[in-house]
Amino acid sequence: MPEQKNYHLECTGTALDTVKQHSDASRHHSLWKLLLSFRSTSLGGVGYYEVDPYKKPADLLEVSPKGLVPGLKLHKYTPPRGLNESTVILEYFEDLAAKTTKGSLLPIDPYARALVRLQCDHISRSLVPAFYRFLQAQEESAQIEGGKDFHAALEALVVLFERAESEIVQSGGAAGVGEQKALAAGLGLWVEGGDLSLADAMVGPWIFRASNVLKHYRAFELPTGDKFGAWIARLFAHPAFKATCSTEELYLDSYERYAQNRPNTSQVANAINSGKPLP
Ligand SMILES: N[C@@H](CCC(=O)N[C@@H](CS)C(=O)NCC(=O)O)C(=O)O
Repeated sequence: MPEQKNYHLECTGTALDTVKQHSDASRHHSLWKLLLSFRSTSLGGVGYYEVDPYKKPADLLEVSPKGLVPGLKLHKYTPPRGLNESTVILEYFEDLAAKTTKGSLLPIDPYARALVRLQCDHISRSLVPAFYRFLQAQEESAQIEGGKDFHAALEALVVLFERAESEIVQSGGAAGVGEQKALAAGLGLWVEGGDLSLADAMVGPWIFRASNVLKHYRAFELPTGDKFGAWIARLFAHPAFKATCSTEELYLDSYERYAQNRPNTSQVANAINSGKPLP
């Protein structure tokens, strides 16, 4: 049997540079294992620590009761307090950004915000589980089905992106380019000229893993349409996204366990195998 790959304990590439730049323990927040540090400009007060979530060290459990990363430790409280769940952490940073009027990843208009949150909801409840089901599938028929489901989840996300663009930007009655840009703010990189949104930040890591892990282990190809391709190009080129990316080898090694559906791979893998919601 060929040697089995193990998951890496340290990130690599540009993600490692990001951790090093932010590894000052005196920062007022610290984030375990690289939260999607997309909002690099407004995360100046955040220090990063890498932990092994499979070993569940006590300092991770203090902030994240299930021992899952990411976790956030808030040093502004004495004793420090913790927050877990990536979406809750992102929303917490969103609320902090709202106080400083910079670094927000959501539109201002409540309806437009809700449309982006519909995208986020779809990513958490459909797209991410479909990613793992596809990767963990062992039988050929299950792999074919998994590939179809993951592809369908991407297409459903596109429908939600298109809906937001058409309802907010195209039928927003903008008088000129400036007004059009203001309407598009917070809708994300799907819209040409847009910036990173909360949904881009949530889905980015899975699109990236689809482009390397799913391609390598399941021969998956991302959709090839012009608009989809342009979105991915903008996402992968975004400096804050790039700052979170390790080298391809890390992903291939770390996800080999999932691709082989090895026993006790993780809480996520167990949930998929038993048909339960993800932790
Ligand atoms: N719903 C959680 C999920 C986090 C999660 O699944 N984290 C994985 C990342 S590999 C983990 O820590 N796994 C450790 C384990 O399964 O024991 C979130 O969005 O923060």
